[in-house]
Amino acid sequence: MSQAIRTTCAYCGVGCGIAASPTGGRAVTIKGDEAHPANAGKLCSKGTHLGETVGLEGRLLHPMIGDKRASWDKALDMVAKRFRETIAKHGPDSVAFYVSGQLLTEDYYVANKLMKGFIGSANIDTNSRLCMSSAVAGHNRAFGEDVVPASYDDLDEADLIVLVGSNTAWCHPIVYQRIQAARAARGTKLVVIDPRRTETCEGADLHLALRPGSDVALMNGLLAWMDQGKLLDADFLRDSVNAPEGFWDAIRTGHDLWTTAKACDVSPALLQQFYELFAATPRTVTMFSQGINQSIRGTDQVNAIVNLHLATGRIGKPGAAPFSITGQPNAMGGREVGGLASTLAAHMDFAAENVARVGRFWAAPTMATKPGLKAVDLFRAINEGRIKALWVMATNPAVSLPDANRVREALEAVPFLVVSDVMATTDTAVHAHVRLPAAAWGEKDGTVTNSDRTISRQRALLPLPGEARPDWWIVTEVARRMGWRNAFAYDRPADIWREHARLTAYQNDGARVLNLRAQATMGNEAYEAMEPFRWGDAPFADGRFSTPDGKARLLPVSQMDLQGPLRDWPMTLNTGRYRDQWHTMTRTGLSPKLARHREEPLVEVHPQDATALGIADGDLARVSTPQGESLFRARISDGQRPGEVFTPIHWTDQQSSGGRTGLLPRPLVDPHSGQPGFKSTPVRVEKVATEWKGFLILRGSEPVRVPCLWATRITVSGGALYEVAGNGDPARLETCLPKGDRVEAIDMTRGTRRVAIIRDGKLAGVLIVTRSGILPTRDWLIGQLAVEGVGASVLAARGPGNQPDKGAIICVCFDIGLNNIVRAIREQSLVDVPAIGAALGAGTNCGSCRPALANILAQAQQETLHAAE
Ligand SMILES: Nc1nc2c(c(=O)[nH]1)N[C@H]1C(S)=C(S)[C@@H](COP(=O)(O)OP(=O)(O)OC[C@H]3O[C@@H](n4cnc5c(=O)[nH]c(N)nc54)[C@H](O)[C@@H]3O)O[C@H]1N2
Ligand SMILES: Nc1nc2c(c(=O)[nH]1)N[C@H]1C(S)=C(S)[C@@H](COP(=O)(O)OP(=O)(O)OC[C@H]3O[C@@H](n4cnc5c(=O)[nH]c(N)nc54)[C@H](O)[C@@H]3O)O[C@H]1N2
Ligand code: SF4
Ligand SMILES: [Mo]
Repeated sequence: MSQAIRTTCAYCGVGCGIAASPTGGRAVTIKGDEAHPANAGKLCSKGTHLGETVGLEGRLLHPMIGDKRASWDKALDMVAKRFRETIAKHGPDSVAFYVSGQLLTEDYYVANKLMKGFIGSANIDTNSRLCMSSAVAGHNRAFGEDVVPASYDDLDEADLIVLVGSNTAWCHPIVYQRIQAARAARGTKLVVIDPRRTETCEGADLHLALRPGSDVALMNGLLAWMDQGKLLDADFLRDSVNAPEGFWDAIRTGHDLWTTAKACDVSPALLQQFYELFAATPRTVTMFSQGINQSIRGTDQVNAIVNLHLATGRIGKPGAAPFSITGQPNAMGGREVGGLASTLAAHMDFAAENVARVGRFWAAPTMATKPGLKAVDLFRAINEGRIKALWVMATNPAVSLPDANRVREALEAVPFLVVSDVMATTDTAVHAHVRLPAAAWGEKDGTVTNSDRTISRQRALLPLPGEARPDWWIVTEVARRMGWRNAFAYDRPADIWREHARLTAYQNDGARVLNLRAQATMGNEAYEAMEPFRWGDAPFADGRFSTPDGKARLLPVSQMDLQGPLRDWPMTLNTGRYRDQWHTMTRTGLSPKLARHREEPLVEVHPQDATALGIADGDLARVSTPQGESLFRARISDGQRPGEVFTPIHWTDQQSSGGRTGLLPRPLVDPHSGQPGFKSTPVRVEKVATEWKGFLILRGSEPVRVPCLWATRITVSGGALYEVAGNGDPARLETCLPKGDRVEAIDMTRGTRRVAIIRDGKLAGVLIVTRSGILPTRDWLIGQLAVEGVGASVLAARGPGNQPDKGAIICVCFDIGLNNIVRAIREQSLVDVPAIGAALGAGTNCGSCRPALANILAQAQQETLHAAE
């Protein structure tokens, strides 16, 4: 085997290092990079299974104009010409780029430079607007610069870690494992603040299931508690912090424990426990993500957390910091180059001296002088006819923006739409006039910055397939064709990297913490060999901040009144992620292993609500808002608060006839950051009755449209499984079956229909539908896709060994289902997670399922206890 290539994971902001070994063709073996500071060799379930996603299935391999293949020359000329003409006719602000935290820093830098320095507009915004723009706004308000004043090392050194609005066990699993390691090593306490009881809460010291949107009340209450107990850091407040007039008076009014407990809907005793723990533990890291950021009061929520850390001096010291953890692999790189419409470049804003400085550096002909349109406003502007040409890179707004049906109208309406993507038919790409084939993870070269400011290299492992090209190359080619050949004369990512590094250092007298001066002269070889490094070590350790007077600012923030239930939309929708899927599933959706953890999009409903709505576990349920409606499979869960439901963000038209969450939220945003309030939408939930249920298994990967009410596609080894449900005659589903020898068992009176198609002795397709809803196990039939010489007995749908169903797959590394685990716990009297590992292997590889195992164990023990009573 050739020597492993060291690169960085394609997924989350933890930024794990990977040692990848190409093994021929498109195959790669994936291991964690032991030398990477973010993960020291560990990988979660998604990282572990990256190798299953580097195939060419579904890839866009050639430039396309409409439905026709075009040469790169023709496609690039067309993009340049249409943008130039639109700008000439309607001005620079009539065009826009919508980009992504999944671009590399070098890609991002050239896109930002083209828009802000050469086109002369700041209409370049990014999906990071939906992700952590509230944290950016909060940092700027408090510190005078968007600096995350924490690192993963702080987690090792903290005595208390507070996770606010973060399902770390699923979304940042390796950070979560690091937290667990700190707990084991030094007894670090863990508090989770989240309206849902997630797997992150498993084994936590405290879980505060607060009323959604009441985080400001909770943090202000804590600040008032600390103030009253004289527990603030008076020296730090005097030397390093400015408090505006009236700040303390406001904190001292209406923030007593009882009032706060009521506002947050948690018991005063629990709240007091948390407050006492916080008071007693100076080494505190408060880590937060989307439960804080994705709110129409997101920026105030960020500052409520930052206020606490400033007032207690818990910042700039080991093990003490507010820590905004980022989602995407290069969300931070985007912030560093200034890829948001509200920032200019290299941590500079649109102040006149900054515009002049960057203009000089770029030798730019037409600098943007003011912020551009933020994501939600940008798509609104398209619908209003103000944006006439849009270029979308590495993001899928038809799924991920709020009120996504209006976004689809905008994508349909915009006179010229360019989409650069790695996949041919995303929900966004299907609207494009020009589609440009981008290089994917594993084919790209450049750098990314993770949540703790560590910059790592992404390196190519595989050759560029078809005519795919890196994003930086595509943007540069368009810029050259628009007339700016010299300003975009890059030959390789290293050229761009050096220029970016020089800009961070350019006329930077220390006012900006981001300064990559040492990198600016790096040679090509050194760039190739670059080791991961963190910029801005220990920011604010000297108690000086990036404000004009060097002091941080306390921000007066008060809890906004929370809306009560509406008559027609009486419940509240919370949205978020599953452990083994990534966003709109363009890549994780290709992995049979990752598909098993959650096969369908579920709406999680509290048992009390389910009873009131007449919904049983496994029923279909409709979730509607004034913006639209979508169908989900119902799951009854007491981890929800009554009155609140949760749906995942992942499913799109490509995988399911329902389950699209993005069309439901309102396009309401935080006034400071423009970040949408994805976590709280008034909704109505209803049961949807169906006459039959069933499934379809098809060999091969070609997707089909199943003509029924509910059909969700699940990638399986050798083909696809479709879970289906509907009304009327199910015979029409047979149109989805391939040609071949037909075996059938149809019982009209009992309403069962079993049809198998066998071709060349192999199973080509199966359809099984029943009225009773009782269905055979899928696993055995899926296994038959790999068997030679399948006969008519396949319709018995049970193997000779009469294998029992595994249940939902908990450990994807070893394919171990819930039923196996429960059985082993009972039969072998297993008492802890390591014992389950020893008995079954579950949880002993990537470790992502360990919180789930702990949960299953706790439940099984509870049941045994009840049985004994
Ligand atoms: N498996 C997986 N991992 C991912 C991703 C993925 O798609 N899949 N995406 C990555 C990206 S881009 C991001 S941004 C991160 C997101 O990572 P997280 O922020 O951890 O993920 P979410 O599931 O969006 O939401 C976090 C939690 O916020 C809670 N919440 C909702 N409302 C409130 C509230 O009012 N107050 C509080 N305190 N909490 C609330 C929700 O119940 C939810 O459990 O994950 C990254 N990692
Ligand atoms: N309701 C609700 N909506 C949400 C959220 C939520 O919690 N709730 N979370 C929001 C957040 S935090 C985020 S980050 C967004 C994510 O939402 P999106 O950014 O829309 O999601 P992805 O599926 O990651 O889209 C990335 C696209 O880029 C393509 N791609 C991958 N690599 C490359 C590359 O190297 N080059 C190019 N050109 N293309 C590439 C992929 O095929 C895919 O089509 O969703 C947001 N939407
Ligand atoms: S935690 Fe998992 S998804 Fe995130 S970077 Fe590490 S391996 Fe990749
Ligand atoms: Mo995100």
